Amino acid sequence: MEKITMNDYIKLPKTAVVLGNFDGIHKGHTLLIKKAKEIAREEGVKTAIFTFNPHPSFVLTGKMPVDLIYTGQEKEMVMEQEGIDFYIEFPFTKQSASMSYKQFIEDIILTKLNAQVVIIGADYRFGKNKLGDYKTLVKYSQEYDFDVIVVHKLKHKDTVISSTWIRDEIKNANIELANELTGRPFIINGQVMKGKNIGTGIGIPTANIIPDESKLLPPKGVYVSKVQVKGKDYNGVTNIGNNPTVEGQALIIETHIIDFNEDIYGEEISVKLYHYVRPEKKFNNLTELKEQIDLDIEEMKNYFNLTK
Ligand code: RBF
Ligand code: MG
Repeated sequence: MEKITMNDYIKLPKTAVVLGNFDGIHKGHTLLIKKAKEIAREEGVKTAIFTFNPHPSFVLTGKMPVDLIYTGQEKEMVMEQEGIDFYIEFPFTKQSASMSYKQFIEDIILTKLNAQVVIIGADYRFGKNKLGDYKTLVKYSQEYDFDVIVVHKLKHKDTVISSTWIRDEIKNANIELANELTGRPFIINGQVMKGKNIGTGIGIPTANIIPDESKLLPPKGVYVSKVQVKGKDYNGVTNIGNNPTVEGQALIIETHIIDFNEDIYGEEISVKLYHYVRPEKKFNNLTELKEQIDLDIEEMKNYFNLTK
């Protein structure tokens, strides 16, 4: 996958372009992506994702995001896993917001993205004052040489899948349902930093990461997890919290990886959550904390059906 920040000089080979905001990259979004890949295969064109960054609503309201399901870096990683050829980020500014839908279609979609087919959600809006939508594109497609495919919202048990719904489930620690709606485990990426090594002292070494400020997190507590290190997955138990037992301060994501003893300081890892185990507690001493963590590990092993 090639990531491109939109500039004046871009000219892609013929593409099937998906337009969207994609926070969450849920099964509804994946449907659009699948469609693009299908067309790309049939017509011998490349797949492209076009997205604004930051999300238009943050620029228009002036508020910074604090509840992103995926940070920019995570989104890119997931798009890469989805098998996209070009991932295009358009820096959304007050200036780009003032571009008319005509200009957007002609200059961006047709000229720079070289779209042969545009895949768009029924509710997607573009151009100044959000006056453009799939109907606008369909109209243009009769004059210019490209096709439009409109994809309607996908439901899960009678409810439309949305990023808002997924956010709510994550906030309520319903990780399984959130994962069901996106079709992949919820991830928290970060660089492993040096800890105080208190965990190592009690036989529970951890890989610690500080979450990105804009990242939505589930409630503090312990989760069954897997950690991707250098492309490989390992089973683990993850605590999200402030470590009240050892008078910790900053919110930190600590994962004890089982059957693992490599030094991975500085490594970029991806913590994948599967299941909420319990809230974070303040224990009287490290022995009690260690006893509880041993139980957490048991629960993780049961969850993954590991034999020992
Ligand atoms: N710290 C707490 O103060 N309370 C907890 O309930 C707690 N649970 C944890 C569960 C797991 C699986 C792990 C890996 C860590 C947990 N911690 C908890 C964090 C612990 O205090 C920390 O890893 C060590 O003190 C080393 O920094
Ligand atoms: Mg949407």
